[in-house]
Amino acid sequence: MAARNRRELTGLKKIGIIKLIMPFVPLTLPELPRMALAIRKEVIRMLGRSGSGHPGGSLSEADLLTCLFFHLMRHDPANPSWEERDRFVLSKGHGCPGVYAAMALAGYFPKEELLTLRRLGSRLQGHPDTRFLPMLEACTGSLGQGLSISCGIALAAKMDRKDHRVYCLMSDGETQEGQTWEAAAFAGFHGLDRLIALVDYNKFQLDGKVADIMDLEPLAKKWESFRWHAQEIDGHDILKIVQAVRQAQAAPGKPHVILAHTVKGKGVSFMEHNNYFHGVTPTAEETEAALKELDGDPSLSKALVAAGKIKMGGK
Ligand SMILES: Cc1ncc(C[n+]2csc(CCOP(=O)(O)OP(=O)(O)O)c2C)c(N)n1
Ligand SMILES: [Mg+2]
Repeated sequence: MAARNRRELTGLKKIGIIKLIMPFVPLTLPELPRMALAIRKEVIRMLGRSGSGHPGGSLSEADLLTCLFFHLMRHDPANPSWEERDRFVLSKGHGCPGVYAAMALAGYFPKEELLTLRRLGSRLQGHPDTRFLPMLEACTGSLGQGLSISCGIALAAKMDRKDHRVYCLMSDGETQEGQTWEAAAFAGFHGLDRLIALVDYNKFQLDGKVADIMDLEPLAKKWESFRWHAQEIDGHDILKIVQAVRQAQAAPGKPHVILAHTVKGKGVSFMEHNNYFHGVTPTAEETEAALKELDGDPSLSKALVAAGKIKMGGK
C-alpha cells in the first residue's frame, strides 16, 4: 500500500521484483523533487489545520528529509523496528511536521492522520514522542540533546558490530547549545564513523538571525577541530545532498557532519526568509495561498503580500 502511494505520487509503475530484495524501494533521483513538494504541501496542510507549530524549519528541512527517507536510509515502514534499520534522530524536535509528513508518505502511518497534529489524544504531538509513535527513535524537542542520543546509538552499534548508520538532523540555532559540542567531542574521540549529522543551516533561530544572536562561523572548521569530517552544501540541491551523504557513507574513521545551507520557509515565497513563520502557523487564507503556490500558482501569495496582509518577523 505504502509503495503504491509513493508510485502514484511520483507517476512511476510498481516494481515488484525490486520489492522482493529490498524492504523499502527507494525513489530514483528524478522522483525526489516531487516527493519534497509533497512533504511541503503536507506540512502546510497540517500546520494550517493545527493552528500551532513551526512552519519555517519544517519547510527548510524538507529536501534533506526527502533524500534520507526516500533514497538514502535503510528502513522498512512495514517493519519499523527492523533491527538492521538505519536510525534517524530528529534533534530539532520542533521540525516534526516535516518528519511526520515524510513518515506518512513513506507508509509508516496513514496520511489522513497528519491532520491530527497537536490535537489532544493524537499520536502526532508537537514534538516527537516515542510513547505514542514508537517508530521514532527518540523523544526530542529540548534542543541540543539529539546528537548525544545519536552518539549513544552509534557507539552501541559499534560495540555490537552492527553496520546500521545513525542520521541526526540538527538545526543551526540549536548548534549554540553547549551539549552539542560535548557530543561532538565524544563522537570525534570514539571515531563514530557511522554517525552522520546534518545541520539545517537556515540562518534563523527563534528571535532572529543566528549570525546576530551568536554567530556559529567558522562552523565547518569547528567540527573538523573536533575530529569530524565536514562538508558544506546547498541543502535544497537534491543531487548535492545525495552526493554528500554518499561521500560520508564511504569515508571511514571519523563522524560526519553535513552543513546544509537552506532557506527558512523554503517553497512558500511569503514565508522564505520571514522568521515570523518560525513558530506561527498560516491563517486559512495563507494556507490556501501557500498550497496554490506549491502547486505552481503564486498569484494568491503575491496578492496577500501586495495587500500588506503578510506579517514579517526576524531581521
Ligand atoms: C533547550 C531549548 N531551548 C529553547 C527551546 C525553544 N525553541 C524552540 S525552536 C527554537 C529556535 C530554533 O531555531 P533553530 O535551532 O535554528 O531551528 P529552525 O530554524 O530550524 O527552526 C527555540 C529557541 C527549545 N525547544 N529547547
Ligand atoms: Mg535555524
